[in-house]
Amino acid sequence: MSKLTLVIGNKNYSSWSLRPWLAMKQFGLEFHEIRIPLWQPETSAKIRQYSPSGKVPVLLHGNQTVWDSLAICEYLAEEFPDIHWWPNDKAPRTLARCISAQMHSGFQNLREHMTMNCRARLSGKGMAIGVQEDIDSIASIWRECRQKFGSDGDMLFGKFTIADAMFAPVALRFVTYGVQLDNIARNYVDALMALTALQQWLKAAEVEEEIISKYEL
Ligand SMILES: N[C@@H](CCC(=O)N[C@@H](CS)C(=O)NCC(=O)O)C(=O)O
Repeated sequence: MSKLTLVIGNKNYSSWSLRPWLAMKQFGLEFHEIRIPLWQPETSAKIRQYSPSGKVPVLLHGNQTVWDSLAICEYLAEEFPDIHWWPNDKAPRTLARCISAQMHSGFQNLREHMTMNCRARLSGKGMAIGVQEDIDSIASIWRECRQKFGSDGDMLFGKFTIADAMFAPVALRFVTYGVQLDNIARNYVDALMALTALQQWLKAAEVEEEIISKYEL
């Protein structure tokens, strides 16, 4: 079996990197990690050594290069079919795929105004036009998943799936910006925060030295 290598950005700031990293850790895959700090003079050239898109994350596996967070998760789901990447049943699996794609392509206001900054505590900041609507939509998605399919655990579909990896950076944003949440959303954020792998990511983010000023409100 070829070695897996995941190329990521700063743990404090790179929300897209966190998604496949968390899924891989959570499912116990062994992988080598290459961290490229973002927004430095040499960043672009370094990322381009690995990534045709010029962005992280990128997965290297044998002679395969896989870029883009969701494509990486889907690739791994094909490579390691015995792992519970998606819910087993069709209805929850379809919903999990829809909300993962929706996260991947949507919630622009939240992503733009509440950028991921794991270390920071910026309560009350970032609430620009459209952000509360994004928060409400996300809380409603979480409620639907938890109420319809979450009885088997604390994650959106009970057990951890790719959908949780996709929303984990949102949970971190809600913590950073002190977002008010209903009980279901709050409990879900707490459950994500309790994951050992996520705590490992946060510890590593804590000791990173780079400061990206545009993400420090
Ligand atoms: N749609 C991509 C987004 C990747 C992305 O925007 N990555 C950012 C870091 S979080 C990046 O590489 N930025 C560096 C740059 O744009 O130069 C994914 O899901 O992986």
